[in-house]
Amino acid sequence: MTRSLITIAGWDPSAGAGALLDLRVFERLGRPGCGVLTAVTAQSPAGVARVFPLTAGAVTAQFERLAEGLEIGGVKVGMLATSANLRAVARILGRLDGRPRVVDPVFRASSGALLLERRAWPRVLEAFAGKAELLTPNLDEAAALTGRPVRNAAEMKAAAEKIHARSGLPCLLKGGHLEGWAVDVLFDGKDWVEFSHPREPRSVHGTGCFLSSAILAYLAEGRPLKEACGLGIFRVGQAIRSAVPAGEGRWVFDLSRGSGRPPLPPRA
Ligand code: PXL
Repeated sequence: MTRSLITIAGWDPSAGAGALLDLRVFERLGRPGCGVLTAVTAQSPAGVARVFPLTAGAVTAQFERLAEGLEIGGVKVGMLATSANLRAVARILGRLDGRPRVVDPVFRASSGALLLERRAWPRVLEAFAGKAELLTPNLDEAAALTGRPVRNAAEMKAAAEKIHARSGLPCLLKGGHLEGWAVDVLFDGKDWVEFSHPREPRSVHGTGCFLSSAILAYLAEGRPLKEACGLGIFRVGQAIRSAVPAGEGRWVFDLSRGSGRPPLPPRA
């Protein structure tokens, strides 16, 4: 039986980010997926208007029921919304030792809306310590996790080291928001890898969700961390280049194209 990947994340009704995008990325990369929701959002391309968190009990119950009947091939964690959900999901990851686990520490939407309540921010590294194969913060999230600004390559390296020291987890720090070329830095506690790529001129909604889901799919194929990160970064770049405008200066992924669907027979 093919093992399913699980995303534990929020609901974006526009399907541009969150659990729904994660599931589409898993499928695109040939993996069946399931979703455990942590919150429902109300949003448009202009931004997240409201967040309705689910209770930690609801999150745990969704996972428990799935785990009873499913072979789990790996888990990706995105938006958590509350401290209670952070604790519940950390407990879940603790039970999945040996399976690939990728945590995208989602703190804010690009519009500024809080996707994890502020008082939970300082607890994220401790909560997930030793319970994942990879953390994927962006520059702002790395700054929030370490309490220091992260604006250039040197500060990125210092932040990734600090994040690893406090969590024991490999860290892929995404520099997509730096000027000029974008550099993502991977630190696994021993080695550094830099992934440089031209900065994409578009701001595409859900880029972080896409990347962490793609990396999980590649880890679940048994690929080593460095290779899975490189492939994930490549896939995001590809998807960004075929993104479509969503109004208000925002772009969204269009995964309906090039999906390998067989052509329909000609009309009679
Ligand atoms: O891109 C971060 C993100 C993650 N998850 C959900 C979101 C967003 C951004 O809006 O809505 C559900």
